[in-house]
Amino acid sequence: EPLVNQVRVVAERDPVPWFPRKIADLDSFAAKTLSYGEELAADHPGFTDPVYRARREEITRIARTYRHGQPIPRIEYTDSERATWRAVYNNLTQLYPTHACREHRYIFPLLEQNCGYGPDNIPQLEDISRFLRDCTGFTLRPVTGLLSARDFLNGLAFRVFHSTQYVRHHSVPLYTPEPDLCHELLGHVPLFADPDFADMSQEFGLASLGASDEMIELLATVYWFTVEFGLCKQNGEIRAYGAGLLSSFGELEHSVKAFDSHRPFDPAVAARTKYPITEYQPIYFVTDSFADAKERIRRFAAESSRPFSVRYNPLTQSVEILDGN
Ligand code: HBI
Ligand code: FE
Repeated sequence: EPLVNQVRVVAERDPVPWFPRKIADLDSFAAKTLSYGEELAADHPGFTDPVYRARREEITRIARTYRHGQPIPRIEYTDSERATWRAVYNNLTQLYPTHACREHRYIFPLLEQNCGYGPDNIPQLEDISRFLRDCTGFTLRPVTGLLSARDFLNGLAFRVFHSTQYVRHHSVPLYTPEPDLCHELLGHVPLFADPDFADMSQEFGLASLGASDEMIELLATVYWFTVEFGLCKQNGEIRAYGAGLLSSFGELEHSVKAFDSHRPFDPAVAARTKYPITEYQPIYFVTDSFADAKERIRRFAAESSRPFSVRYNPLTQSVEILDGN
């Protein structure tokens, strides 16, 4: 099979959007974050709190200046941040034995033993990133706030998860309008230590490299219904694996018993399903296993019109382009 270094842009096709070829190329995303962590919307709980806003500025500076290969700087969290973390942690960990999927329940104690997870300590991204690298090759990068769906998904191709490092506002500990450290560490991180889930996540990433805007939209929607709000069936019971559920006390309880809202996971169906972002989901997709979900996502992505395919080389942490013609 011919290996080319350059994507051949066939004249009658749309040009291929730029995409990162090697892991250090992710450094360019830092300058293009959609919402900077310190610029809060008017309805954000911390909007009128100057102390909170100054703190966000301090923390997001780390993400703005971070470069691939550096250790992620540690943060000394304040008493207020630790109290917020404790409230979230104690609430959610009560529900995990009866509501979280097998993989989350298996990995959580390992994070307590290896990464300082616990009610009285906010774990550090650097420690988690090292742990994940040993488990599945996933690593974390600090990010100031929301990235575009394209950039965020592109990171997953390199087994990189962009994680915020700030804590939500203390006034409403069980609510956040945006990703924060509690959502990333309790919802997302545990599953990235599972090999099948890691592979499934990378599948989204590889499919997103150089994809059309339409395909990015479809992939982001499937991502929403799996990595963020996915359910799975294990030993005859419905359990949660989506990070949006595992980090939300109310919706975690609601989702597993909302039987009328459950549908079998099919990426082609999920990709075209509308979803609200500030209310409970009206539809949840249920998968049998991450290995099966990954295979379905791979087949779904293979039907796209991208004129080339990609292969990740873990030795060089770069993507190789395979010409499809
Ligand atoms: N950016 N930092 C960050 N975290 C996310 O979870 C995230 C994002 N940008 C886009 C995004 N998620 C969604 O569009 C996914 O569906 C891809
Ligand atoms: Fe998330």
